[in-house]
Amino acid sequence: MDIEGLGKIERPDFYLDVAFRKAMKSASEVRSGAKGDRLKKSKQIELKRITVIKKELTRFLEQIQKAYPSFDNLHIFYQDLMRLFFSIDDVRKSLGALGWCSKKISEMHRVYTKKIKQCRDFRQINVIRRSYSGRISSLVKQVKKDFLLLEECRKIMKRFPTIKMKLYTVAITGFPNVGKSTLLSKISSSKPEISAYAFTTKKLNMGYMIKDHKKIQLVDTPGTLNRFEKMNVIEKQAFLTIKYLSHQILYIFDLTEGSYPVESQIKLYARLKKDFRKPILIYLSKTDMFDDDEREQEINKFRKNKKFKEFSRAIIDLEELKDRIVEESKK
Ligand SMILES: Nc1nc2c(ncn2[C@@H]2O[C@H](COP(=O)(O)OP(=O)(O)O)[C@@H](O)[C@H]2O)c(=O)[nH]1
Ligand SMILES: [Mg+2]
Repeated sequence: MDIEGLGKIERPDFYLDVAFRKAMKSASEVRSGAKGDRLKKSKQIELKRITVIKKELTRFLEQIQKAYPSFDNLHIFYQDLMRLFFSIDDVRKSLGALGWCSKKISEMHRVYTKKIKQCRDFRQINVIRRSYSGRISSLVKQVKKDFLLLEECRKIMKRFPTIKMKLYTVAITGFPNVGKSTLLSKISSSKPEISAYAFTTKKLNMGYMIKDHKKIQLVDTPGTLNRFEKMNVIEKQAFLTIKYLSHQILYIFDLTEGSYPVESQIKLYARLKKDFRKPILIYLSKTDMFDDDEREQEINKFRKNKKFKEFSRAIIDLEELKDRIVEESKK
């Protein structure tokens, strides 16, 4: 997701500090060049000070508002993804609060500019200055919870998978431990985490494969994709990826039944096929683990299974798999 321009959002004190320090520096520059009587000099110095404070603070606030992704133009995939973690409405409100704060700061600046200009007694200038500083600080602190919320959500969004929306995308699916990540590493440039234990994939692994000048994006989607409410966060991400972003599903069967019986794997296959209605290719993993005399027999048994006619075209060879992915992508 494109939030490159959105840096860390600090606490209000940080921004106040930067703005006041900068204002102090500018004020002292004016002081050394100021002309006229004491009152006139004081006015020049303080006008500079309050203007720098206003400029700095409104700049920070506007920067955050601008760099935050605008939700209406966001792909539905990301919108749904966000809804898993936070309320988009709350973020909208917080961005609104920053806008409100920015407006108030400008208003306050106008009021105090007038006060300084109309002041007749230089001793009063300091009083005005302190009053301005106090009111500005309390304004910015009023939206403290909004700064915190926006930073919280920014950190969450940074962890979102960066999926290229324009590329033809294949979701690699199947039960945990069947060899999804292994396959991804074999047919793409990706180096995902592979482990002998189930449920190791903590995030979506992406890989890219180029064949016949076509660049194809592969996403390793962990989880058994049970009922949506029952899924963990990673599984939900996988579900949304398959639903919104994948053009094709690559389903892996592990006939060695290392972790799950073939019967259960067929049930999951049937559900994915029914729920997503996308073209599905079938790959048989770990066939190297069978003894030579067993291998042929196990593969044939699967291919002759009458439940789904496409089982007869289940793939074992990696080159054939790549060809079939590309072939399907051209349909
Ligand atoms: N012999 C053999 N082992 C495999 C193959 N594919 C995966 N494995 C092993 O099966 C385990 C689970 O693989 P992994 O790719 O992490 O499965 P995932 O949970 O579906 O991503 C690991 O120990 C892999 O080394 C294969 O084609 N042949
Ligand atoms: Mg994995």
